[in-house]
Amino acid sequence: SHRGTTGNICHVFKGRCWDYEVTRYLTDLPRVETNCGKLWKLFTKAFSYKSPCDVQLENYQPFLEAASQNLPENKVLFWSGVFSLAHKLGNDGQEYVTLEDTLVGYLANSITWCGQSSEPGMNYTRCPSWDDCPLEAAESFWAGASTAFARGARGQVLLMLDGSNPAKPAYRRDSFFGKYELPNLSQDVTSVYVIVSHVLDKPKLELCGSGSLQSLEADVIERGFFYTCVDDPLAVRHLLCSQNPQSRECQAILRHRQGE
Ligand code: NAD
Ligand code: CXR
Repeated sequence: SHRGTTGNICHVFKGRCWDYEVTRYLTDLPRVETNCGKLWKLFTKAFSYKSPCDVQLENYQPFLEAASQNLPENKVLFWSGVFSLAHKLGNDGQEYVTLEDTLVGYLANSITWCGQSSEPGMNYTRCPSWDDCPLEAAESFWAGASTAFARGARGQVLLMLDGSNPAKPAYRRDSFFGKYELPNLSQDVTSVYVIVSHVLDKPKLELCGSGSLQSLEADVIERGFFYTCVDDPLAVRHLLCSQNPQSRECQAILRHRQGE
């Protein structure tokens, strides 16, 4: 069992929407010409007053179309398995733009929702976990959002992956990135710049050119894009070290700088 629809979701959604319109990303992302009440209606129409698993990908299309947004060239950042680090690098859209910086992702990120056929049309007590619904229902919102986001990307795109997870390869064809983002990049994309990040002081299980990153390179090139891959670039290493300056790897950088 799983927690239910986020309390006051209507106010959270509309409040986020108004805030986005008036104060958020003003210089970093184009505005969406829309109306928050209308977006809420289109969003809830996809799932409310239906049983919780009764959602198809198409249900969210009217919402996704109404909330669609142009994306800045060369700034789109995809990620898999590294939510918080990728968002730190993106720095609220100032460096890179993630799905969660766009209106669609901003409205939905970290809230829970599901329908029920009886009043009030949403279940505030319990929502199914992803495994309880057919794949399509479980994935439908984020699959549609990821697809639309990928279609809008232009120029060089970035992808941040986790090279230290013993349970999951860095690149998986069955991740949201593998299933909905890479296959939907348009010919307006020129190249894919991959950042493989590694947990400090832990084994670097996959590096550029090894393991699943070989499959990624092949899949990217097959789609006609240039491919670059970098392990732990300094910008990322410094973000990690700022959170854990005592780690062995960060201490080694300091000693090096002090000429030891
Ligand atoms: P990932 O493995 O890190 O998964 C991302 C998140 O998706 C997980 O943290 C989890 O909250 C959720 N998730 C995992 N399995 C799910 C399922 N079966 N159904 C619904 N949600 C599930 O990386 P990924 O799969 O490659 O997805 C990340 C990429 O896709 C990003 O580039 C992003 O643009 C997009 N995305 C974002 C979200 C989000 O919650 N903000 C969710 C899915 C996809
Ligand atoms: O809000 P929490 O995530 O409990 O956050 C737990 C930690 C945070 O510190 C955050 O940095 O996990 C990180 N995190 C993720 N890694 C992540 N991946 C996806 C936070 N949110 C994440 N998401 C998105 O946020 C997904 O849509 C997910 C939602 C909140 O997830 P959860 O409640 O587990 O469904």
